[in-house]
Amino acid sequence: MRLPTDYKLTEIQQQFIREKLLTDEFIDMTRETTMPIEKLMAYYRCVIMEIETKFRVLNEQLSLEYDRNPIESIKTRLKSWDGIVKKVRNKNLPFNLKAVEENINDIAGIRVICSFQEDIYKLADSLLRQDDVKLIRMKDYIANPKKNGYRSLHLIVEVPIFLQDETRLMKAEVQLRTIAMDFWASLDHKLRYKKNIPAADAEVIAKELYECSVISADLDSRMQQIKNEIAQAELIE
Ligand code: 0O2
Repeated sequence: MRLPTDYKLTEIQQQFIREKLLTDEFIDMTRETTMPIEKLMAYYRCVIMEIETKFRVLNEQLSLEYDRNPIESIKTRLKSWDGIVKKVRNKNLPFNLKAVEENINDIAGIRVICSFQEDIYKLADSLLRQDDVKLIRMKDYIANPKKNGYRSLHLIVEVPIFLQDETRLMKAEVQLRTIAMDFWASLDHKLRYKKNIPAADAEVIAKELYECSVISADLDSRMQQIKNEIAQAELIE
């Protein structure tokens, strides 16, 4: 049940809450319940830092080798608690932290934006060859785009984080895309959250978006081709 935004508690209700609910025992219990969640979220923030650093190091090294940066930008995000709870509900999981950690793979998210499609595979390969990175699952939506036109390379990886007195393996979702794929996905994402678009209009927009995804894929492969031709010409010079 959602309360209206202008809902106000009566003075008697406020007094009841203060005296009967907001007891020291209740405050202790709240802390005991939220502490493990905060701890787990801190571990996910750590794995984001670990993976982001791995990509920054690779970018630095590859930029020396090829005289350009393969990574345009890196975006990171920690899934909100609301988002986690909704996923628990949708996947019909038991509501406990163990189940959350075992079954929800995208609490830590790292998105790597590249200029060229080749860079995506080069970076993914370099990441996965590192001793401490374990691949859990790969979804190649570039080789096999989704029906709506979505393209990206998704990796679910497990990486250790080194804490004061333990090493913990944490999962994260890495999404690698070109600038064109990211542009398309951002617009698609915005539209997906607009609930009040009439069905007929939504259908037209989805068709338009799909056509744009084809154009964007073509743009990616032509840009890649031009880049390769320039590299080839430089070799001959
Ligand atoms: P947000 O807000 O980006 O986090 P699973 O995670 O395994 O339960 P699934 O569907 O197997 O779910 O994962 P998949 O296919 O690897 O995709 C998960 C994420 O990829 C999504 O996260 C999006 O970020 C992105 N994604 C997948 N399909 C699309 C798409 O059609 N359009 C756009 N714009 N993004 C997509 P969330 O949690 O949905 O959203």
